[in-house]
Amino acid sequence: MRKDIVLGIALALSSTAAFAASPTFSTLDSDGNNSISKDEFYGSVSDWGTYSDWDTNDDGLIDDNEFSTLATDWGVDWDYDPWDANGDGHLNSGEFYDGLYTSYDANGDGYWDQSDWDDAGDAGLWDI
Ligand SMILES: [Ca+2]
Ligand SMILES: [Ca+2]
Ligand SMILES: [Ca+2]
Ligand SMILES: [Ca+2]
Repeated sequence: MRKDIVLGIALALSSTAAFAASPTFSTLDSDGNNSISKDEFYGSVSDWGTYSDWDTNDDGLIDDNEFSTLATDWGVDWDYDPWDANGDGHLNSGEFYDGLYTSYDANGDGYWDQSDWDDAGDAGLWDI
């Protein structure tokens, strides 16, 4: 293989990884105030399609089966019921992102600081 082709492939791989698998605290903290608000979180995470990743049957909602399958994959022990805020048996995207955010907001103040971030997965958010 020619050298420039190899380089092109390497670049393509590394840029994909940087975007999808290695978000950093400062990427999400778009206003740079050292905390990640819900709005900052929603703005990034909804762009990544995390909700549709969990909606494995593509019906636009996350049910408790889909939730427990992914929770098992991620090795987390989360209760479905508190996430389903309106109690209709499904998670819409708002309930989903709220639940995700709240699960890692250890002191419940509505902001993620660096230590909340560090707890969210092994190496940043989705690299669990
Ligand atoms: Ca911020
Ligand atoms: Ca579904
Ligand atoms: Ca619901
Ligand atoms: Ca917090």
